[in-house]
Amino acid sequence: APVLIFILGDQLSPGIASLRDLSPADAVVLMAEVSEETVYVRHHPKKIALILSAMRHFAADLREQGWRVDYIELEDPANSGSFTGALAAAVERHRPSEIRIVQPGEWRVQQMIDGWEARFGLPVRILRDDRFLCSIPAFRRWASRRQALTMEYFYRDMRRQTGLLMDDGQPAGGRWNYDAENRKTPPRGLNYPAPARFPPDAITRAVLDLVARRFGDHFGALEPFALPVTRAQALAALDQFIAAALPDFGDYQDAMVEGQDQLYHSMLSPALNCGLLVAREVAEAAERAWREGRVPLNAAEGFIRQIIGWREYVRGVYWMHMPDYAEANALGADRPLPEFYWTGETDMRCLAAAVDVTRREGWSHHIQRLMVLGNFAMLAGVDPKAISDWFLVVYADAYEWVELPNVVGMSQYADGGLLGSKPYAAGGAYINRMSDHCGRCRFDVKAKTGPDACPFNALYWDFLARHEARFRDNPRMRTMYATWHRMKPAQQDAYRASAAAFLAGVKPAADGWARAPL
Ligand code: FAD
Ligand code: DLZ
Repeated sequence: APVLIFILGDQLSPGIASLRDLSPADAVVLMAEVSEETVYVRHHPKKIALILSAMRHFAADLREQGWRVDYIELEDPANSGSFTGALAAAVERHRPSEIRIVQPGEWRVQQMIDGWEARFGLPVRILRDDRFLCSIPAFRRWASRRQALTMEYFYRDMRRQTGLLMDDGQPAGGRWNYDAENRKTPPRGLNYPAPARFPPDAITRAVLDLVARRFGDHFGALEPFALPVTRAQALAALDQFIAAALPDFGDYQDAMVEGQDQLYHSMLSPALNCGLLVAREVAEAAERAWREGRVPLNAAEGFIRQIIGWREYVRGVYWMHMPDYAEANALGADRPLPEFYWTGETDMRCLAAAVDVTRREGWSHHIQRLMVLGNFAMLAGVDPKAISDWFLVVYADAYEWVELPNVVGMSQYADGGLLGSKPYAAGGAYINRMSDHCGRCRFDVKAKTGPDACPFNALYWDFLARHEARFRDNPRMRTMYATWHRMKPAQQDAYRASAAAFLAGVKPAADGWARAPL
């Protein structure tokens, strides 16, 4: 009897552990497009199209290599609609000796898999996902030795463990982190590289028609669709990023420029997270470019830190703290999500621009996510579950293992500081420094209060005032509280009143945008 290898839609890597140590003669590969995965939240149509097209291309590649692939399309009449149902039918068809699967990315799916052995009366071999450089037990060991889970120390250990950017056991160039040289304000007239774009082939075209028909009412534009959907395309996108954008990646990492979506970011997260690329090869490509003198060290280091530092770290935090992490709400935030997160209809230009790129691309860069979309939600006191649902819906790279820690932890401080030692809160001055939005905004970033002042200003002070008991003794926030207390009571009241007046005019989103009504 064959081994039945179940490959999920974010496991599309030729080197995936479940295909190893078996030959095509001994196994059947199962892949299933299932409605449960397409609608557990109402994903951006580009994300659904990416995964279904990448799955179909991956299955075709496997067949070409001689594997027997049992592939269930979404509209197959016999499609049961769930991973467990697809597996049940495949077990009937193939009578396997064993089921093999790589551990899933998400807690939700792990819960399903945990029930399979009892349900099918077959051994279910769950393999470590070694596309991640740090295993879940290794992260737990690292975390158990520490009081605070400081990413920087985790990252240094990952550098030592992988040997990336290391020379004779020491960090290349003598320093672990070159952030001090990063995050400049971009001067006018910089040349921005064009993002890699891949026109749909016949497989993708068929998927686009399906997605338009079935999920056309989800938030976001399906077309134009130009994401990499094959490994060859993803490798081409990686090459193009390294050649054209990585040299300036570090310098302008926090910038926001109107009319420029990508700036010097890689836009590789959708391909990385569904497996078309793996972390090690991406980090190695950046290191190689530095060693060959094609990119400066601050750029290579900054980029590699995102991949082997942040990406691995948030996954470790997720698996250490689920399922409680999804319920975290340390700041007691309970405001419904504003409707403009879905419609983009707000006069705040930075927010409208961030929603707009998100709608068009199913992607936005980190500072838009953290310092605009996330920052606003935290300052306004939006329920972490509502904003987390939004982030899970709108990005083509969104999977709970990476979305949840970034939203609940990094951007909302809802985990009470597990992931960051202070909230990422900022007023209009920060956005003005890092972007060219404010000059064209209807609100005045220099004005502090009143109906024409940038709402971020009053929201910022109102947030600090609301949470003073929690944050006042935080050494990294003392200066801000000192400033707050130097203000006259009338000024403080004006901030509070401005924040309240602005929030009173923000329309809450109706139910049903993120999750279909039951
Ligand atoms: P680049 O700027 O080119 O960075 C390179 C790579 O580093 C990314 O592709 C990504 O794989 C990795 N990376 C960078 N920062 C992070 C991070 N904080 N956590 C994990 N990986 C990181 N990333 C996702 O992949 N999926 C998400 O659902 C997601 N949700 C986010 C929500 C919020 C509120 C915030 C603040 C960040 C979120 N991120 C998420 C992290 C980050 O914003 C995206 O990975 C990044 O914007 C993707 O664009 P890029 O590929 O051009 O990244
Ligand atoms: C996100 C997604 C979607 C939209 N559709 C499918 C699908 O039809 N079949 C599949 O195998 N995977 C899909 N995925 C990705 C899964 O949700 C992902 O593999 C799990 O969440 C585990 O991380």
